[in-house]
Amino acid sequence: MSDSDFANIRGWLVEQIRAGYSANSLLLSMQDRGWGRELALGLIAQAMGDRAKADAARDGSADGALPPANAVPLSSSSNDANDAVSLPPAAATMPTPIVGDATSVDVGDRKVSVLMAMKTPQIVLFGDFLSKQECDRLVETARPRMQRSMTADRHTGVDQEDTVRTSRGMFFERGENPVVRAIEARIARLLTWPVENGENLQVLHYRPGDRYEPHHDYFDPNSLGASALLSRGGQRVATFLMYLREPERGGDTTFPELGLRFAPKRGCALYFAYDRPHPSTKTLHGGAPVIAGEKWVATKWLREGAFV
Ligand code: PD2
Ligand code: ZN
Repeated sequence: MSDSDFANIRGWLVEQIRAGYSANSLLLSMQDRGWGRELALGLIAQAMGDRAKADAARDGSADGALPPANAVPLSSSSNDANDAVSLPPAAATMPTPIVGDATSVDVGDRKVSVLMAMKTPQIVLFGDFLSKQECDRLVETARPRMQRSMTADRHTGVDQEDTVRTSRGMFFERGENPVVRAIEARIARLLTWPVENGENLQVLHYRPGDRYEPHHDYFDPNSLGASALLSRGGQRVATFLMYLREPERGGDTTFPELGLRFAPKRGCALYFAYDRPHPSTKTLHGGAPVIAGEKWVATKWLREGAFV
């Protein structure tokens, strides 16, 4: 890390704090990007001090009245008021999964069961979304194309090898083959959301030890790379995660803030929605390490507009 890297991260932190992001959400973002906890906490505390000094200078208040930077509380509730005033706007419309009161829904080519549904955040677990043949077909078509997973750097938007996601992955083209086409159309009907608003279907493969650290799927609108990511159909508003093969042990999809975990089960699909790019959506989620066996999933991220 050079001095200018540190200056960049400090500048970014001050901007985030000004935008109302809490210390806790910044800590999670930095840990997502591989920063160590202690170093991240130190930089956040320092940036909070810088912000307070800048505000005090503008307001003409005395420097001596400022709390020392390292006294800034860093609990998740410390900046709730800040978070509340600076919420980014909510999406105008959202996917509407057909859930109803029924235990199963007819999506045209298949009957899908509703195994669990939660309102806030909206999380729905569907059973029998994919047949065994469809799961196998996706895995076998994806297998020769798997590569180490990459993630867009939160600050620069540049794709880089992921330190928080150790799985391997690949993307299908939209409508690339009949199975992909059928699944994409089924998702669109189930969620009442246009096929065009879906990103390319991604397949991920986890072996023992592989994991996906807790993260949010929406793009941080304040990151340097945001405008490039957002120019391709706007924000992500929901995630549709399909389990293709379950490991023998481990590999749960977890929502740490909700104390919720889903054990992968072949053919099931997990839907969750976030109407604004903000931690208040409580959609922090991760993939717990696989302990034994292999886990295969396919993810369809849904955008506000047509994905291009
Ligand atoms: O594979 C998972 O369980 C998982 C966990 C968190 C997948 C994703 N996120 C994702 O594809 O966004
Ligand atoms: Zn995710």
